[in-house]
Amino acid sequence: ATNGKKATATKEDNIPLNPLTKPLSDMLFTDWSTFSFAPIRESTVSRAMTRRYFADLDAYAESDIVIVGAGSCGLSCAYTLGTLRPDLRIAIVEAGVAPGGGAWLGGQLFSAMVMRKPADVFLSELGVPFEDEGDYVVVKHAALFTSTVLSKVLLLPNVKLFNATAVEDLITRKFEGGEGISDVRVAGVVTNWTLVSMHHDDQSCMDPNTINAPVVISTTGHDGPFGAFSVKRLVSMKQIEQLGGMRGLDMQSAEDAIVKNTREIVPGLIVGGMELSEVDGANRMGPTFGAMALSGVKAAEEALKVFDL
Ligand code: AHZ
Repeated sequence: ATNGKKATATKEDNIPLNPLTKPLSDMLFTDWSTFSFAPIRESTVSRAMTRRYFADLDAYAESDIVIVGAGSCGLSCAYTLGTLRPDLRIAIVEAGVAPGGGAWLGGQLFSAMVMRKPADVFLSELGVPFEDEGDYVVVKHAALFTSTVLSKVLLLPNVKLFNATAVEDLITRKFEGGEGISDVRVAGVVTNWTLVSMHHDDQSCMDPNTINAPVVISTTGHDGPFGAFSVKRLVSMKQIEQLGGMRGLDMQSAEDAIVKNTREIVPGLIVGGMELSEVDGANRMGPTFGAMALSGVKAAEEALKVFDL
C-alpha cells in the first residue's frame, strides 16, 4: 500500500500520520538482508531468567499477601491492593501457565464480556472501553479486559506472579483463643510446580515449597480440576464443617451475594469470586463478570483491615 515508501511521516513533515515510535518506524522498509541482533551467549539468557526468578522466590518467601488464582477476581484484587498499597509485597500464585482463568472469553466461548453496573467503574479505572447499554456495559472482547488488568498488575513493582505454580496446601498455625471449628489461622501457602502437583501419584516424593504471609486471598473459582482449592482443603482439615456447594444459575441474585459475602472465612484466609459460591451454597451467575471485579475489590478491602488500612 505504501509502494515501498516509508509508512511513517518524518519528523520534518511534522504530521503525526503514524503512531509508531520513530525507532520502530525507521525499521520498516529497511534492507533486512543486513539485519542482525546484538550478540548473545546461551548462559547469559539462562542467568537473566534464573537470577531474577530466584531473587523473587527469595523475596516473596515472606509476603504480606498471597493471592491464590489469577482469574478475573484474583487479578482485580491484585490490581486494587497493589495500586493502593505499594508498600505491601503481594505474591500471586496461578496454577495455569496462562493467567486469566475463565475470563479470556465471555459465555459459551463468545467474545464479548458483560458487566452489570456499577462494575463499569472498575473498567473505567483500568481504561478499558465499553459500550453502555443502560444497566450493563459490554467490553468488545473479554480478552481486552483480562489482558489490560493483567498488564497493569504485572507493571506493579510490588507484585510478583508465579504462574505454572499450584497452591497444594495451606500453612496453618494454632489460633490462640480459637476453639472447636476454625481453631487455626492461615499463615501462608504450600506451593509446587503445577506439573509436579499433577504427578504426585506416579512419581516418588517431590516435596513442595512455601510462602509465608499473614493474609491469603483465595480466588480459585468454583469446583473443577483445580477449583475451590482452599475451601475444599478447609473442609478436609476440619476448619469448616462442609461446603454449601454452588447452586444453579440466578444472575440477578448471584452477583450481589458474591460481592456482599466476600470475606475472611477462617482467620487469615479471605475467599472471593466463585470459590465463595462453594462455601456459601450461592448461585452462579453465568457469563456476567461484574461480581468478579468487585469481589476482588472487596477482598482487597478485607485484606487491608488486617494491615489497619
Ligand atoms: O487456574 C485457576 C484459575 O486461573 C486458578 N487456580 C485454581 N486452583 C488453584 C491452585 N493454585 C493456584 N490450587 C489455582 N491457582 O484460579 C483461577 C480461578 O479463576 P476463575 O476464572 O476460574 O475464577 P473466578 O472466581 O476469578 O471467576 C469465575 C468466573 C465465572 S464462573 C461463572 C459460572 O460458572 O457461572 N460465572 C463467572 C463470571
